[in-house]
Amino acid sequence: SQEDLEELLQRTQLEEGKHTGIGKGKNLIVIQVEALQNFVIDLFYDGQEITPNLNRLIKEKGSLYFDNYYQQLGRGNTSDAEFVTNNSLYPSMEDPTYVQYEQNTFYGLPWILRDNGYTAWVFHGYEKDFWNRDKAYTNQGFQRFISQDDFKLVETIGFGITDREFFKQSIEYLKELDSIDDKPFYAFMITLTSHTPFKMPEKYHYLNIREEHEGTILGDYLQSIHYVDKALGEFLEDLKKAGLYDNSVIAIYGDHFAITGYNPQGVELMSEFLNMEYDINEMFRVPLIIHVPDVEINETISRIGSQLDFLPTILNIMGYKNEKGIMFGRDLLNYQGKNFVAAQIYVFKGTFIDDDTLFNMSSDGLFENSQAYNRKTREPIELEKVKARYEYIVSEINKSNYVLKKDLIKLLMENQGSVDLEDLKGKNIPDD
Ligand code: GP9
Repeated sequence: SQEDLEELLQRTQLEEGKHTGIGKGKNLIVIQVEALQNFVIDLFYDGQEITPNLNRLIKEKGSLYFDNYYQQLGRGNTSDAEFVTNNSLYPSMEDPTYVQYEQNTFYGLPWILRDNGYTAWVFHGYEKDFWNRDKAYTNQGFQRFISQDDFKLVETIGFGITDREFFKQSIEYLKELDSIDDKPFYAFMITLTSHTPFKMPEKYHYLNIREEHEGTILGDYLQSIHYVDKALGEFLEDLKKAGLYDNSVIAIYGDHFAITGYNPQGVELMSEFLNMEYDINEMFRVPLIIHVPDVEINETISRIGSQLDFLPTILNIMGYKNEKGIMFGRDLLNYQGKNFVAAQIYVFKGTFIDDDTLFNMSSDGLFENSQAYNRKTREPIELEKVKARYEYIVSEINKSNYVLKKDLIKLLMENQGSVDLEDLKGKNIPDD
């Protein structure tokens, strides 16, 4: 409704508050790490630290670590994590958003930073047309895509160039980007090596894996993510050497789960390993770390959030406003209300997680057959108690779909932020 639109436009106008503008004028490097789950953070496996470099970064002055942060995928997997992170809109459940809405107008992070004097490039070492990235990136606002064609494939694992080489060779491109017209830059970097099935060449088996985990998805994943952590650690050092570290805000997060519910043996293994039921509460959780140079802060933020909340959160830190678009997410540092994660894949529409509740929508689509639990104790909760919340969450997803289907951001931008939704009725799409 028109009221919903007004509320969303209001929501998009972030309130100033905690940490507003602490990254202003700095470069922004956002690294989306393939299949990085949160359970590996601070994990010691038989005394071996799985992610020493990420753990060190979390403890560094200037770091914020979000430990209850969740994936928000639709049909486009990794590319949806990118899309949601940059746009704060829900992904489509019909087709990959980068395909279905390639031609839409967007006003997400690359555009907002460009309007504030930045240059925005995107880096990924695989074939440029995978997930339709090469076409979709234009309307996302990226000015250049450094893809497989721009790297020397001196070493490959699985899909392609190793993360170590990807980062090493990217330094030269970052220097080039940094030299453009004295402008700050936004670099969005997407890694590759820790892609399922996580098989690493023998020489990169740095960890001693117990016999019971040898050759299992868990054992292979730990080897693979440990390698990625090493590559990330080297990259952070290389950024320092290139003089970029002290002038860049760096955000690192996982795109999505590695050991998924589609793999029952993996779930069993994880439940045993973590000594708790490995359900979506853990399966969908990915870390988010944001490091801001030159500030005396260090915090772990445990309130719940998802990739939908990245854009408002980073805009607050960078000190820029979204003056033309629509964001569904919340600034995790300043929003006072109760936040939630609306899960869309693997589960049924309406499934959500919030600070207290885990709600599993029934596969037959009937609310009364669903299940709700206390997120911490796993005691069942009366369905009536979560009904209003469930309905609100479904309406949020529907509103976001409407924005995409009507290409509403285009209309808003053409009409200086005011659109009469009555005028759109019956045009091209259903009004759900
Ligand atoms: C390929 C990579 C993998 O370019 O991003 O995507 P995924 O299969 O994880 O969605």
